[in-house]
Amino acid sequence: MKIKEFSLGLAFSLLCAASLDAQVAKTSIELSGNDSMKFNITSFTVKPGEVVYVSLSNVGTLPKSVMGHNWILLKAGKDGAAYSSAAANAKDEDYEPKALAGDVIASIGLLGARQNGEVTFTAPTVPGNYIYLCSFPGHFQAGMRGVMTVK
Ligand SMILES: [Cu+2]
Repeated sequence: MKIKEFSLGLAFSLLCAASLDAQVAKTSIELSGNDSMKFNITSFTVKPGEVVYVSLSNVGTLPKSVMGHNWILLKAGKDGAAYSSAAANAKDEDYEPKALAGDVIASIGLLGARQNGEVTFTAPTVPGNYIYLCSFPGHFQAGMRGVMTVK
């Protein structure tokens, strides 16, 4: 009886481990943003439909109110400049305007100096280039942006 229970428990554990494995991201991207308004990585490539993990570290030292950073990945064909403009007027929403939430695939919220954030998402199944940006006012214009390629 004891052995049977043990076996069942073991089988259950193995099943759980297998299903967890399926959820583990295939690609991990470790982004950082600094006081010069730049991401350390401005392009990366993922496979269609794969699970992607992205982390963002704000490695700067300036206060969040003047040099916060976030990460916004836009859907295909969405305009980074347009999102950035709308975000500049959405301070109360941490520069992630709810009105444009439908344009966003994944995001990491606004981080102050020495703060970290992360997100895990499923990449689009449609090959192409997907723009990402920091939507803190002025940062997209300063070049705080990049491209995720799905292929
Ligand atoms: Cu920024």
